[in-house]
Amino acid sequence: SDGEGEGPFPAAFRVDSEGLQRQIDELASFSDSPAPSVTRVLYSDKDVQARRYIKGIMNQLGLAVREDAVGNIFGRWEGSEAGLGAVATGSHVDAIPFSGKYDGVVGVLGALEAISLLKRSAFQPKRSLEVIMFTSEEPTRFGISCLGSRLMAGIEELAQSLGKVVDNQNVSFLDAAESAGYKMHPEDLHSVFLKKDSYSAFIELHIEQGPILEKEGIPIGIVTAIAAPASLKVEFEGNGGHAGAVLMPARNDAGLAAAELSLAVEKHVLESGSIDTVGTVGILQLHPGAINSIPSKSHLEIDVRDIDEKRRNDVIYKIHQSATEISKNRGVLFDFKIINQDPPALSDKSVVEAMEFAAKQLNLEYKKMISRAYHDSLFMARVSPMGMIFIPCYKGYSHKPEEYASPEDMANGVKVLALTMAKLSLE
Ligand code: HGY
Ligand code: MN
Ligand code: MN
Ligand code: MN
Repeated sequence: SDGEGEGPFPAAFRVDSEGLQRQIDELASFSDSPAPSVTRVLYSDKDVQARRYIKGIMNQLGLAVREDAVGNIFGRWEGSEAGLGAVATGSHVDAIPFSGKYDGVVGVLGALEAISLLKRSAFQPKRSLEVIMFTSEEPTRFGISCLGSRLMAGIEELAQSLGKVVDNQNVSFLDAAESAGYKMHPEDLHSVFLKKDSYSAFIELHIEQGPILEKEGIPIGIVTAIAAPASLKVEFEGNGGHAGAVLMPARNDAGLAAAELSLAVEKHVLESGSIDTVGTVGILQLHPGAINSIPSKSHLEIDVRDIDEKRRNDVIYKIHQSATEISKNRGVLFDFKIINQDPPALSDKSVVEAMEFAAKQLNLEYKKMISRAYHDSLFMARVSPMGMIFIPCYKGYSHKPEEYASPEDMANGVKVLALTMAKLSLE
């Protein structure tokens, strides 16, 4: 438990920290990699187990549970004025390979604990409260980030393309979804689009995935904006050949082209003149991947972000120019695809004020900050006033097994979320 109830709150206003930690640990056991790492990829068996687990908790809380065509899961606590736009919260439980057990999970299990806390406090919602588990926030399987929330936000080109994408085992999105119990036709994808004014507010609780709150000893972050993410896929192709027999002047090595472009990414990002520009070559594959065979193909996936959209787009333009130059100088073919190039999102003023109010009520110091990681909130901001609550995480670690958030920090986040939702529900 997190000690007695604070200030004007009855002792009942206490987070069940042991229960929450137990749920986090149980959920982490549904993983395709050994503890303490977590790997849980969209529509895998482990993902299906996790879905069943979350729906079980929603049912235990007496929420009305529904799923949409692609497996976004909704747990709703009907309010007295159920016709009004609901107050929603939520996050994701899919986990990139060999990552941690708090990214996204705190915003789903913590949100369910916030609902439970409000019920235990005899709160009566006017606007319904809804917890959403987005079907897949990570780009791992199909290279599409925030797949569920992107569709809910009504992104037409995704609805058009999703019926055709395959993963790197050549399994189609539709077949993968069907294997997880979500049988659909491509035209069903439009049914995922949220109806207008479904929500009067959307708030996501998430670990900071950065070191600031922990370093400054501040328990709560109030997010004012989410940085603009983009992802690129680049392929180079040369003749390859025998590592012994082909002399250097006769080569057009696709591996070296990839290496040169990777360094060009770093150069263009650093040239932007802002610390807020970041670029990462997170995937770099060589074919055929034999020590004595000159790479005939290379495949790079590049992640470029900035809080300033134009600055980010300038970097993408320069990376494309470098790829063209490298292709010419090295005599390799290249293919350059922009997978997504999203604008930043701003938090809504009224939601920020509600989060500030909640933190003040709880005597919790807070810091306004931007989110350099993207979240489902980036897309929910297109269909609802949005806000995010951050809690500290150990050394800012995330997307690795050492990721950790303390029970006390999680309890603070849950209480701020609960009060924020309660306030917005009564408005
Ligand atoms: O990559 C991100 O920003 C998010 O954590 N998936
Ligand atoms: Mn993540
Ligand atoms: Mn996340
Ligand atoms: Mn040989």
